Amino acid sequence: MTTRSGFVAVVGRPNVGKSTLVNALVGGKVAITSARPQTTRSAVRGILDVPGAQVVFVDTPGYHKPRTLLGRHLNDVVRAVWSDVDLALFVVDAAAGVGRGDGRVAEDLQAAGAPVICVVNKVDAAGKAGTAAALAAVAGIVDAEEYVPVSALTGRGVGLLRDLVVERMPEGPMYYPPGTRTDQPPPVFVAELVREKLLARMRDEVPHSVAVVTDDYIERDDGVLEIHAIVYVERDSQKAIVIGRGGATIKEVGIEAREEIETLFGRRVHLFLRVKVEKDWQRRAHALQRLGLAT
Ligand SMILES: Nc1nc2c(ncn2[C@@H]2O[C@H](COP(=O)(O)OP(=O)(O)OP(=O)(O)O)[C@@H](O)[C@H]2O)c(=O)[nH]1
Ligand SMILES: [Mg+2]
Repeated sequence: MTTRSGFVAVVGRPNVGKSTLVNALVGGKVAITSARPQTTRSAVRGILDVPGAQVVFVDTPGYHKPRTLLGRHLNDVVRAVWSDVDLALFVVDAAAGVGRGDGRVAEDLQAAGAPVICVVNKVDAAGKAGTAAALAAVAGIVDAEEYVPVSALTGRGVGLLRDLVVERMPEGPMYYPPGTRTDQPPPVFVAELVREKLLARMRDEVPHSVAVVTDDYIERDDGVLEIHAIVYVERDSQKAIVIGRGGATIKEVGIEAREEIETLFGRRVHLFLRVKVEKDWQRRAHALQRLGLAT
């Protein structure tokens, strides 16, 4: 049987709902999401199997005007992804409206040359008028093959979008064994889940300053998964915030993360978190490398 397959970049400015959309498209959690911009820091693959076809969606960091070395590196990651795919989903946020940031993404994306489907997301929050305005605005900034209104949160329109993507895939091999959901190694995914729970509780500049690395990942003989992770922040003041009064915050984060890891991995988990300061890591090349955020 001939199969169809391909790589699909999911791109857009920060916080428009790219990661939520990738999870909805593949029908399971592969990428963390949060209300804070710049949540995604690497190209995460989410794999969709349908009869006769496999689609590899590549979630990307929000494309933005960088202020730090990390920010520049994140934009490099996005450009590397969209220059080498069969299709790009350009996602905009109908609730926030289409603006200059989206225009910059569209311009650089189209220069890269992949065909584009434009996804107008968050229609549940935008309402009819907001959705119509976003569709009109985005038609002016990007020359797409389709313009598809969806809600990644409620699932509205996602089935249609999935069909439009699958029918555009060229003939090709299965890149992953059927049933594979993501390319992320489990210790990396676990660190991301810890970061997601932290982001939900942090404000101001703290979310940007948090990085999580799995230090030890032990599949014990008794079936328990024993995980030791380190939460890095940039300053002592942030360390105090992350730990919380009497350790309350980091404890709650640990419980939430453990519960979700147990659900997703289907086994018992012991999770140990430590908090460390890695001064100004967002601005230092060596620190980015050590934290696995740059090569
Ligand atoms: N109301 C509504 N909210 C949504 C929808 N899709 C995503 N969101 C919310 O928008 C916020 C950002 O979602 P993410 O999926 O993390 O956005 P992103 O584009 O991946 O963000 P970055 O990784 O930071 O670039 C989260 O609070 C989501 O719950 C949607 O369809 N409707
Ligand atoms: Mg994201």
